[in-house]
Amino acid sequence: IEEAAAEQVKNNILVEDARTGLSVDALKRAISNNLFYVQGKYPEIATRNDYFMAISYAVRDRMLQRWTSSVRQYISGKNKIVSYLSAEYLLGPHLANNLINLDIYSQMEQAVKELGFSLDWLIDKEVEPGLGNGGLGRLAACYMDSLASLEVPAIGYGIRYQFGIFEQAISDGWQVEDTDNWLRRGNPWEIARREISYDVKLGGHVQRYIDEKGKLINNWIPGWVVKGVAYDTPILGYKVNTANTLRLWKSEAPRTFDFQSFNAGEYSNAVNQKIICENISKVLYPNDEQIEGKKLRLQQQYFFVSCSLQDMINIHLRSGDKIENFYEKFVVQLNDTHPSIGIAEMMRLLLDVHRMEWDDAWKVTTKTFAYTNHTLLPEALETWDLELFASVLPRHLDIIYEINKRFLVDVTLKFFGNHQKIDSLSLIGEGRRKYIKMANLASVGSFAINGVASLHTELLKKTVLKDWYEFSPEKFSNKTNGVTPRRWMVLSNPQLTKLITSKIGDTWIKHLEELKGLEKYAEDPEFQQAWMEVKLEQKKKLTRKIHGTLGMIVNPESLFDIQVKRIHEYKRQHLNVLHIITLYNRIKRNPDIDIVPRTFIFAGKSAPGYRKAKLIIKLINAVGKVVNNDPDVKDRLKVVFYPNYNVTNAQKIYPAADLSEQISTAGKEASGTGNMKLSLNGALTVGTLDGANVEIRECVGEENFFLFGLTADEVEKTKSEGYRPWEYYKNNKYLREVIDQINDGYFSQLDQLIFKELTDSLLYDDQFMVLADYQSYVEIQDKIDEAFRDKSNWARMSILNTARMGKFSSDRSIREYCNEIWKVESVPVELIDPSKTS
Ligand code: 4GP
Repeated sequence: IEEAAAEQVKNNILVEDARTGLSVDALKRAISNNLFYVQGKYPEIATRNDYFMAISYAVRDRMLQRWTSSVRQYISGKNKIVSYLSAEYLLGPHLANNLINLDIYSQMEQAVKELGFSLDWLIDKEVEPGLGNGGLGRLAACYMDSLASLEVPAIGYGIRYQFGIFEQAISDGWQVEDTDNWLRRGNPWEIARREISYDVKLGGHVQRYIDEKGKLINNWIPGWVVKGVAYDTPILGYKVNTANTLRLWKSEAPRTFDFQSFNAGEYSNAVNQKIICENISKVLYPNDEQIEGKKLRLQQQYFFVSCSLQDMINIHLRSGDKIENFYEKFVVQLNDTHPSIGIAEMMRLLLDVHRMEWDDAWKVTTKTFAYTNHTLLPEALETWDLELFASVLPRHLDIIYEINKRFLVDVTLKFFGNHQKIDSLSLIGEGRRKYIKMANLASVGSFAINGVASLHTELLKKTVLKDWYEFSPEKFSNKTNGVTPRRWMVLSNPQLTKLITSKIGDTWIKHLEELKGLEKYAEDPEFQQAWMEVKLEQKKKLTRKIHGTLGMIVNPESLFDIQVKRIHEYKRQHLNVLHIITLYNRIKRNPDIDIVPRTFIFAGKSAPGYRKAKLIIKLINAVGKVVNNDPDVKDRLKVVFYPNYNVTNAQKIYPAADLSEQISTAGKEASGTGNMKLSLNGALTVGTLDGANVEIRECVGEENFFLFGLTADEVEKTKSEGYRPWEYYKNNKYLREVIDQINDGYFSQLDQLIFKELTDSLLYDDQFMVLADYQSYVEIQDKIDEAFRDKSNWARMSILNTARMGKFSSDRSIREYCNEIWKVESVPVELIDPSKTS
């Protein structure tokens, strides 16, 4: 208590009270007070959720001084603010993270214990906000953590989806989806700011006329208007005063109507209109790396971008500055093309609302935006049918035409007579139907363009953005992704955190490169043993989880071979399955064969409309059913499909991994971030030279990484020479056996149709080169089997993996963005004493 009190005096709060005190007693008092005064409950009738809420409010109270001080200082100060625009944030549960960043974890643990509960039990109660699909949404969350931890002024803008990513259950081996009603028990972390709201126009037409001064006026008469209301969540940095804001917009009808004046028909029309407005922020589109060219999605994108830009302009003008200097206050990062309509919206706001001239407006816009590309998959490159676009955003269509007209003049001057170049750079695509190319809009309107791993950036320059690179090479740079060690180590692997800290102190949590200090213990038998004991403990925990969830018993001493990520053909979960069947067949041929026991753990969601991905899930479960129950196997192989992969579950899986499967077709995975989290937690990687695998391998050393498969260049070469997957099938008897078994119904009670779509695509098309890489994959897996037998050497490699992951902290990525793109600096926050503010 003495220490906490001293700390508070330092922080300008003189009295320890139930709202601010950090001692165990103050926390207990805060929890009881909240239960009683806020929720109207007394201990005997309070539910687990009531306690979860009470604790969360007690924690939030303790964040508020930092939050209000940060907002005040950052908004009114001379500093520049990073504005991260993202349609997705996959945050994960807040409570444990906030306890860690506030540095009150142990006090809270004690307080809760004295109240008769376990903190873990309450932490497990939190329903995570699943406001994202996968990689790009989770990256946004890691970046928000790093921005705050590095004391960089930032606001994250997005959508407060009422329903996040669906919940996945497995029924008869198939994925079934259920709605994610994450708000049903309330959300203690957000504050609704009803006073912060903006109108967003949609549809209608543009009226043009010349005003009395002879100026052309474009008057957008909307078909309808929706209102965006701000919901704010504090994002606290690790052991600093900075708490940035995540501002998510909820859509509503602009005003409640006076129903007295309506007759019955109008009343229901009005109610319908309310529903239509609320629909915009209703649900997250569950597609990963695949566009859904639906009107509602365009409306969602425009809705949140318009609210956010209006908000930024408002903040900027309130400080008394001129609109022309907007880019000195805000730099806006586009998380993929989803928010790229912001470029046209910024122009509209500057031209039509703030009455700027075109050239001045364009200058402000192109000094404001920067664009990150997250995928090379052609099906993920967003385009909008021009007619559909015009029906939602008629004024923006005009603006895009004008941007394009001016831009194509420059293009023509540079590439005179080269029609291919002009077509490819044009913002408008001319097919059977015209369409708008959002990557082109993002590229023309941004001053910087980046990929998310070295290889990815190089491929961007050679493929999808090739002509852009030729046109403006100076815009391009690489920013390799990173992950936050706070959530992905301190929070999810406290035992390993403790062991590491016992050797090298705890400053590595903010300076991940200090993990290097572990290298000197890599050969130390005692340290190796302690290291492997922690790993075993994590595996046992996961074993219990698997038993609790699926009723399956797995052996924690077996090699935990883990592939967790979205299910996608390019990520090749089916290649993993082909290997499992290969091992199974070896056992069947020779039941006494000496193989290292393995537990294959899969988790991941498939887009609900992606048939082949769903079939892959079914195949994993079908193979599991046979392998897990065959007495010849003697439990040496177990296949687990852990349902409903999300941040909460990921936190339990990563620490338990021995082997990390990063086996995408080379050239397809932009970066990957699961690969980083797994290696950070001491897993060894089996992987292709794809995405960030390339850099991970460089860092951990090629002798500590299991490489296989074609390179990106070889993939292209093989394809251009006429790839015939059938040949691989024909020439490899083990591969043939595996495919035949799937086809003949060995894993599907003799049903020969069920997997046909999948096997046909492998045999006759195989876009993702599964058959071409099969042999090399099986061979490297045999080496892994051998390597795992040498416990001490495995421990050494595992320690070196963790020790050499320093580069992959999101702190490093964010520093690079700050220095090289955003040109922003850290601004430490001075706490304001709430009792002294007017
Ligand atoms: C993902 C990429 O597939 C993944 O490689 C990368 O690590 C992640 O973005 C973050 O940069 N892409 C998406 C998407 O999530 O929807 O395009």
